[in-house]
Amino acid sequence: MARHLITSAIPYINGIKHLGNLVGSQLPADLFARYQRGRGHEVLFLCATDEHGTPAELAAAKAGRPVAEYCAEMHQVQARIAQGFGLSFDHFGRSSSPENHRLTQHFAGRLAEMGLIREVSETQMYSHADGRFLPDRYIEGTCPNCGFDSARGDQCDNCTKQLDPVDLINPRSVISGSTELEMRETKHLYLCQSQMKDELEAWIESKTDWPILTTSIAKKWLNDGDGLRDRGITRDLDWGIPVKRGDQDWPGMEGKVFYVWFDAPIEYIACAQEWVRADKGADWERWWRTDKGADDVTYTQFMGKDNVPFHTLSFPATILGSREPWKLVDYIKSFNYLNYDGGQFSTSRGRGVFMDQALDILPADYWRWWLLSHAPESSDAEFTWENFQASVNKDLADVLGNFVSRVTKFCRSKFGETVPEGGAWGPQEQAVIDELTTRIRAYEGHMEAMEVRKSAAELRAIWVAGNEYLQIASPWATFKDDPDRAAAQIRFALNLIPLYATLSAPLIPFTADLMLAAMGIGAKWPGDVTQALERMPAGHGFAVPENLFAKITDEQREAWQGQFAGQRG
Ligand code: MET
Repeated sequence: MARHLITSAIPYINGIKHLGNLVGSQLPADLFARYQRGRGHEVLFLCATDEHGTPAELAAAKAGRPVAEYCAEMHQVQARIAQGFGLSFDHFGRSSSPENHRLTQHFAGRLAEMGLIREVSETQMYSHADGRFLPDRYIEGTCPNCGFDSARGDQCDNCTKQLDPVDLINPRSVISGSTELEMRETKHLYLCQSQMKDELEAWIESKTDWPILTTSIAKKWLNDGDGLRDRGITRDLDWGIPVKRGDQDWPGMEGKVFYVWFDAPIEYIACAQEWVRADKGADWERWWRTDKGADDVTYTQFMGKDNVPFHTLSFPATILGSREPWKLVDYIKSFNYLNYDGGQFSTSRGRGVFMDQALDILPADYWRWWLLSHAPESSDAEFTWENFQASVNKDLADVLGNFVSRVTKFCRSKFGETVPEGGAWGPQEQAVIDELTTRIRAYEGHMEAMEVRKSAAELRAIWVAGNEYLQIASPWATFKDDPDRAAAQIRFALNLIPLYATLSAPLIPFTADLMLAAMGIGAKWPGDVTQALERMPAGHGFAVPENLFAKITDEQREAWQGQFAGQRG
């Protein structure tokens, strides 16, 4: 039995994520976690909310809520939606947890001891009225370029010119509106990534099995010159992890917090500690410390392509630079973007389908199937309602749903709700067994390689094989002349249902559960296919399940197309 540590990029706390976010990390990570569990391996699957940084502070301010309360509430919202999608995290943590505070401060202290942190003096805008330094986004003023009066300290939203806060005419604090601002000297901590270039380069070079998308981004940043320059890891914000050296104060760093991208990946480890807090019997060190048994763990991370530089360079710099025996990632699976109906998903404009809305209109498995079978792996992908409708109606309703419904209903009408007795399997059945044996091994290969689209395509072919068998065997015709032979055919087809459920569970877990419950049997990953098809012998009782999938009508499709075109209410 192997052990798999699996993490998904942790979603920002400020708002509900859209389907593009979902398919870029959490959903494929869940697919892999469910698959590995299905194969009987030990899995620790972790995710969390990413709660620090200016976006969290600003979102809370916009909602008129204290930021800690806002985060606690949004964490619950995201946790509930994740559950609705069947995301099977062993723990869904919070980057603002006490565990992450301690661990982040620990890493900073340790990196300083290793000579990998330096202090840098900078000048920055200080607001007397607010009693704090203001990050660039907290300063507004008139754009020197176009005269727009609400340009931000980092960029003008009107003419898009990149700005420095000192460029603004009549700068004011976004928090208080005060114009009593002055440039003051302040100190920040920098992580000396540049010192680790050779080590990081050798590490990435050694990862010859990684997806091209991951290594090409990592190498671009490595060779860019700018990519590995030392990075500021502290900020002047109220909300965040206070800058400390282990548990000691850090002179000159009073009132400052760590930069969100410094503490967010550390939450992958802290999350395992939070999991232990929630489940006392658990042991996090055997997953994360190579001196405590984690050396035989395989660690896989899932993320969108924009997150790759942080996971291939900055976070490994933190881990390696600590010179402590932490588990380093073994494989990074990254994704391109999913676009929405001829444009982009837009959180600010409410364009596209957001996770809560998706579950309001259709069950999770419809979305999971479409998203996984169209995952943006080798290039960006696009969600269109036409494609979604066609895929649900054909693959789920016509192929899988119809198969289950025809077999179970026919059996009930002719033999009752038990697996029928009589007859024997022959060449027709053997041909299907042979095909399935090949296909299931191919499916496993794609899953092991985290080839998401190929896995879905192979699964679909496995379903199609069942439909084709029904077509050729035609038990309803056979029944008229040879009821015994029809019984054997139906016994065969009924036994395909729990096999299909087991294989489909990583993609469509809710439906798989319904299928297994109807068949009165648990999941069991198939070794020998013939044996797998003998699990429900003659006399085994079952129930005809409700229709597994409803088709999407043209009216529904058109209504949704209009509803999600923008301006989320
Ligand atoms: N919150 C980041 C994002 O959503 C991911 C952080 S992963 C440590 O892009």
